[in-house]
Formats: sequence, C-alpha cells, structure tokens
Amino acid sequence: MAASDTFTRWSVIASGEGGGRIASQFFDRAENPGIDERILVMNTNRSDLRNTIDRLQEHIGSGSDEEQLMNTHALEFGSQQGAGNFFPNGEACALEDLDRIVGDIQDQMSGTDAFMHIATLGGGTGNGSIPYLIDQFKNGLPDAQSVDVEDWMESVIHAAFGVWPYYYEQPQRHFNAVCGLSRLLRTEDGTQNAGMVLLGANSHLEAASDDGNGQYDSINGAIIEAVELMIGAGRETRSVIDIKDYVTIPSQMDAYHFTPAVATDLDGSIFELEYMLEQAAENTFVPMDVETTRAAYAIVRAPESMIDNGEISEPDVYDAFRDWTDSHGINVAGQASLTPKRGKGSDVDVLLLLGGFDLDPLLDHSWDDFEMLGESLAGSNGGGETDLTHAELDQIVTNLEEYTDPNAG
Ligand SMILES: Nc1nc2c(ncn2[C@@H]2O[C@H](COP(=O)(O)OP(=O)(O)OP(=O)(O)O)[C@@H](O)[C@H]2O)c(=O)[nH]1
Ligand SMILES: [Mg+2]
Repeated sequence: MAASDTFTRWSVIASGEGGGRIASQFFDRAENPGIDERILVMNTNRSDLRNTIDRLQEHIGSGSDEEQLMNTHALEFGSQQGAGNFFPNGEACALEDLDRIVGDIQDQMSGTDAFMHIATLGGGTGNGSIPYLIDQFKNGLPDAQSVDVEDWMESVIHAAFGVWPYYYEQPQRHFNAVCGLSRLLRTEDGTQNAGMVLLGANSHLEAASDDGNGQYDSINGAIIEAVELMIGAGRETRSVIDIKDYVTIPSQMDAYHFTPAVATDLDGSIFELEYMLEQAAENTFVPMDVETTRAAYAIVRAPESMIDNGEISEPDVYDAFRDWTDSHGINVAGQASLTPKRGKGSDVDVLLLLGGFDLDPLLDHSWDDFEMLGESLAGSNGGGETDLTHAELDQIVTNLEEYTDPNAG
C-alpha cells in the first residue's frame, strides 16, 4: 500500500467483560489512526455492558451521550443474561442473535478492511462467541443477509486477540482458554478460522509490568499499545508491511498464532537497532522460546524528525532485523518496517510479532486443568442451557493437536 488514502481501515469487535474493558481503552488514546471510532462492544449481560459504556464515556469525556454510545457502540446478545463462565453458552447466545450482530456490524463498520476481535479466553461470553462469529462471518452468513455483506466478509481480514487467564485462576478458566485457542485457530471442520491469532497471558504480562498491583490497567495498556503499533504499520507511506502481509505467509505455513513483544521509549540516539529489537524480544506477551519462532515481523516506530534527518531508515531496520534473527539462529518468514510518529526527540518504539512458536510453555499452565475438567464437562451443560458433547470436545482437542504438532519447536 503506497498512498495514505489506501491505508487499512480497522474495526474492533470485543465480546465479554474483559474484551470490552480492553476495547474501551482504545478511546483513551489521543489518536487511534486506523480505527477512528469503529468499535463495537458486545455482552450477554446488560449491566456488564452498561459498565463498559460508562468506562467508554469516561474515556471520551463529557458531552458524550450514554444512550447514543449504547446505540452505536454496544450490543447485548442472547437471552441468557451471562454465559455462566461456560463457553458453549457464549456461543449459543451469539447463534441466537447472529442476524442482529451482523446487522450492527454492517451498519457501523461497513467498508472495513480488517477486524480486530478481542476476547478474554478464560470467560464464557467473549471466548464462546468470538471464534463462532469469525467462522460465521467467513463461512456462512445467514441467508437473510445480502450478497454485499457476504462479499465484504469474504475479503475482510479477521485478526483476533485472545487473553490467557492468570495461571492461578480456577480450572474452568483454563478449560475455556484451551478450547478458545483451539476454536480461534480452527473451525469445527478443522480448517483455519481467524487469519491471525494474537495471544497475551495475564500472569506473564503482569510480571513484566511495573506496578504489579493486580489491576488490569497496565496489562490492557500493553495490549492496546501492541495493537496500535501493529495497526500503525499499515498506515503510513513509508511502511511496506500491512495486515495482508501479516496473514498471508503465516497462514500458508499453518503457523498463524503470534505474540507481540514490545519495547517502548528507547533512546534511538544511544541504542543500536538490533539491541532495541532484542529488548522487545525480552518482553513477549506469553511465555515462549524465541528460538522456536517460525514467522516474525518487526515494526519500528520513530519520530519523523529522526527519519527525515536520516538517523534511522527502513534499510537500517531491515538489516537490524536480519542480524537479530541470525543472532537467534532463526530462519523465519518475515519482514521489517519503519513507521513515523509525530514530533521530535529520539524515543523509538519496537514491536516484534513472533509467530508459529512452540505453544507448550503456555499450554503447560493449563493442560492439566483442561484434561481434568474435560472429563466432567463433556456431555454436560456446565450448569447452563447448552450442552458440550463429547464429539465437540474431541474435535477441539484434535484440531489443537493437529495445529500445534508441526509448530512444536
Ligand atoms: N487482561 C485482562 N484480562 C481480564 C480483564 N477482565 C477479565 N479478565 C480475565 O478474563 C477472564 C474472565 O473473563 P471475562 O472477560 O470476565 O468473561 P466474559 O467474556 O464476560 O464471560 P463470562 O464468563 O460469561 O462472564 C479471567 O481470566 C480474567 O483474568 C481485563 O480487563 N483485562
Ligand atoms: Mg461476563
């Protein structure tokens, strides 16, 4: 993409409480180029949705009308008032109201090139509905919907951000998370679901944050920052990477799960680029071994003035990226780009998107809980209205194993 009028138009779709909380923080940014106000928060529970909208209103500031925000940015779905922390209920709620969901997205987000779906994977609502919705959007909208929507949805890109529960959370959260990861990656018939699955783990992100006070704010801030850096790379004329690049090759390799790794506010007048990339690599959002990376993208954001002065250039970034991958002995599919940010100074921000890595270090935190609960939850309704059959759970396991086997180091 060369001209700035061809930049990717993103929309954010968040479902569930945590997803909504993360998405509402997009409004907190001074500017969020690429998204503008195309944000939809969904929940099965009205009061949770009200809370999210209240938060959104705080971010936007006075003058915003709550009812107006509810109409344009919020959607209550399903008749269950909550998913009872059991993902099949979240999915059933989305199925119930698929027409309304699609209608809202069509009204508020038409012309979007890419969706960023956001859900916490430990819960039932976001985790149950988002993978289902992506599959429906891509493969089978209700007959009632117009041909236009179908064409649009077939060409649009669906990226998803999934948040892994704290390691100490109750087993059902981990059961949900493993199922959610599998369902984001693969549809029921075993084919690719989301175009790109980004992962962040709460415990891992909290350990990296300064305050460590158990609040979600710093974790959510880190997630927003990573998404913003990623979206920013497709915005500016100097950049060569765009979302289509992020998804095409990793999808062909069947290695389309990623973790962001971020370092910000590095002094570009002092540090070498390769060092800055390494700083980012030390801040992955999930536990992983960088050596197992199979696809990587480097996005460096530097002040316009540094770029104009020739202090930093795209070839510099590319060379540093190659040196960095060599230093880790990884021969990856990948690309590097330089994005300008306004202003002077020498603060440089780096995002590495590391993909196709061995997922075991993350799954190890949840697998025992997953297996233990699978025994009792399969064939039950988890206390809600929807059954999870043995066949469905078996398929979820098979899909995840088929995906992870070739990606295991
Ligand atoms: N990073 C982050 N994680 C969150 C946040 N809120 C909740 N979580 C995590 O998300 C999981 C709970 O999911 P919720 O988002 O509350 O669930 P839900 O999608 O509303 O689904 P229900 O189970 O039906 O309520 C737990 O693992 C929490 O640690 C948040 O704002 N940020
Ligand atoms: Mg909830």
